[in-house]
Amino acid sequence: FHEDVKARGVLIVVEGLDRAGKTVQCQLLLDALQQRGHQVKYIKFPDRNSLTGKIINGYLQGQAQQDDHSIHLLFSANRWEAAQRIRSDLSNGITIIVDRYSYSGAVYSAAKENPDLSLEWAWQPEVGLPRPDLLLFLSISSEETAKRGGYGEERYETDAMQSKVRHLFERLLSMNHGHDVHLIDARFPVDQVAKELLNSTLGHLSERKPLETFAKLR
Ligand code: NYM
Repeated sequence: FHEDVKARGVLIVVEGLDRAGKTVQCQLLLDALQQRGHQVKYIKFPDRNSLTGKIINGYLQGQAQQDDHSIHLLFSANRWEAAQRIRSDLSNGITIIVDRYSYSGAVYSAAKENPDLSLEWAWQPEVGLPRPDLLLFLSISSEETAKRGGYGEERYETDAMQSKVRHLFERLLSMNHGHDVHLIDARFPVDQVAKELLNSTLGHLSERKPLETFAKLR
């Protein structure tokens, strides 16, 4: 007896520093997978269009002040708002490429070095969210991203902050075991990076195991 169950979609997260090239790479990956006939969607966090997204946008653009904890929880709420949709798309066979996720959520807040806001504290509200099948980390130093220029005007887009974020990403990725992390060298030309992302992804496109959720940091 065998049942022909449709494979669920795959949850792919792309992470990295500001200016690492995430958004361009997500677009190229989306195109490449669609050309191969896969059903794929792109989403990004923060989603600035939702109710929480509008508050987050005002904060990032410096129009509003927020307590560090409060804005942190809004970033997390911004993901929880989308969680049910992510689950249902995946179960309908749609693969999702996510541009920034809980990893950015934890490290940018922890990089503020507020003594009451540790990496562990920052991770906690992510516990229970869908855990990606594949995390593609665009690896580049803060010195290299600074050379790319064009840091925007937004909060966090400074050398000092980016370098802390970089170190915290390393710490977080080394702690949060149990899922597939691919480090992709993002210093190379766009096409080359795109090829690596695609190769890392192709091996994961027929996930049959159940979707897991984030656990507490150990
Ligand atoms: N950011 C992003 C956070 O501080 N917490 C989060 O949970 C997420 C998803 O927002 N500098 C920060 C990282 C970025 C900024 O992201 C906006 P983008 O990808 O530039 O729109």
